[in-house]
Amino acid sequence: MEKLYNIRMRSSENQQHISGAERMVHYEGIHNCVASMIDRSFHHKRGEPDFISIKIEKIKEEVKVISPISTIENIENYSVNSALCAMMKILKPLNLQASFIQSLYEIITTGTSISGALLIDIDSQERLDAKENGVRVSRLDWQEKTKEDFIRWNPDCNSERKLEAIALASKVQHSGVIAELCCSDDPHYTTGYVTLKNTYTSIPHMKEENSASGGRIFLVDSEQTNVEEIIQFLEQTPVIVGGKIG
Ligand code: PML
Ligand code: MG
Ligand code: MG
Ligand code: MG
Repeated sequence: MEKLYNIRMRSSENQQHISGAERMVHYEGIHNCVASMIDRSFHHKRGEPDFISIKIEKIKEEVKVISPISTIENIENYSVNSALCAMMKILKPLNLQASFIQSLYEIITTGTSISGALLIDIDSQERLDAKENGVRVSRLDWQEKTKEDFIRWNPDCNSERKLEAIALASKVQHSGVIAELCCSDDPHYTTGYVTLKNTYTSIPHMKEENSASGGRIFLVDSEQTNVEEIIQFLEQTPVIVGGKIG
């Protein structure tokens, strides 16, 4: 594979997170990618940034190619009042306490949004990452051909937002994380998702309209997996979502 560059943008206002984005592109793609990140950071519904950082890093490590999430589903949910119930249905195979799922739901739908994900143990229910801004999944992108094929098979997923979420969820599922819970922090985008057993299920009306809350939680079993290795993989290992689909 030709040399790749990781491009990472984050923006904030009064030190509060506004937006972030990650891409991995060849040299020829750097210009366009940076330009679109600048546009994106200045036109975010969460506010007008007073700080934008864009970092370009040459990838020196070997790039791992992984398959995208195999199954994409949508659960029916017509109101925020039943969102928690929808989430419980999806997480049922894990046999978690209802009160635990409720607290996770509340963190990502009503809490202060941070830029990274919280890593939480499925048994002790404790947060395991010792990071102020959570775990930031970095160094990932789609292989163009795989992305096109994926869209052909999943036409509902043809938006930049969903495709970025699915690439990230694919890396997260590959890392040893058991389940991922996400709610968009965009005040006008209230859909979230849960990924479990290589299935990505969107949940409409996950939070109230106009809410700037949002976030991600990664559930891990710290007795069965090495948490440090998972964090290292998510933050550092370059991953391309590629290969044949269908
Ligand atoms: C985000 O906005 O950053 C999170 C993406 C959520 C996508 C949910 C979906 O439509 O499946
Ligand atoms: Mg974000
Ligand atoms: Mg966002
Ligand atoms: Mg255990």
